[in-house]
Amino acid sequence: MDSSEYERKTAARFASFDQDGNGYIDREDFSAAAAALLAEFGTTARCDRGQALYTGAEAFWQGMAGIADVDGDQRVSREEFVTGAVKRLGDSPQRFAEIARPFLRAVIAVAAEEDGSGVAPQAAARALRVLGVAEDTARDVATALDADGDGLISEEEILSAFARYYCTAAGPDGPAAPGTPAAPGA
Ligand SMILES: [Ca+2]
Ligand SMILES: [Ca+2]
Ligand SMILES: [Ca+2]
Repeated sequence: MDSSEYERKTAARFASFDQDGNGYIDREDFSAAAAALLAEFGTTARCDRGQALYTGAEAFWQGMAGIADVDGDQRVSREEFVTGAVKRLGDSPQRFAEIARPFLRAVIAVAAEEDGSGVAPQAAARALRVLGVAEDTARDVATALDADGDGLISEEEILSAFARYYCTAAGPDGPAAPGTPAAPGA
C-alpha cells in the first residue's frame, strides 16, 4: 500500500472516532455515539442495555486515551492517533478489540434480534449509519460483517472485523470489505 492510501485509511479511521468532527477524539465523541445509538433503536439510557452502552463507551474512551493520549490533555489529536494508536494497535489488534469489546457487546445488545441470537445485517447497517457511515457503505459493510453467512452478525464476527479495520496497516481494502484477511505481519 502506498503512503497516500495509508493516509486515506488513517484519516477515515480517525474520522470514524471523531464523531463531532472537531479534530479531536474525546469522551464526548463516545458518549454522543452511545446516545445516538440509543435514540436510533428506541432504547432509554436508564435501562440495563442503555447503561451498558454508556459504560462500554466510557471504557472504550479510557482505553483509547490510555493508548493514544500521550500528552494527557484528555483528547486524542490526529497526530496522537497516527503515531500512538495506529502504530501500537497494528502490533496488537486483539488488544484493541478487547478495549472495544464492552462497547461493541452493548451495541449488539441494543441492536440485536429479540431472541438475542445476533444482529441482523439491516440493524447493523442502521447502527453504522448512526455512527456516520454513508448509507451505501453501511449496507455493504453490514452484509460483509456476517462472515459465515448465517444471516446474523455475532460478537466474534464484529470483533474480528473491527480489529482488521482499525489495526491492519496494510491491505487493499477499506471498510467496504471487512471480510478481507489481515496481511501477514501487518
Ligand atoms: Ca471530536
Ligand atoms: Ca492528547
Ligand atoms: Ca454470522
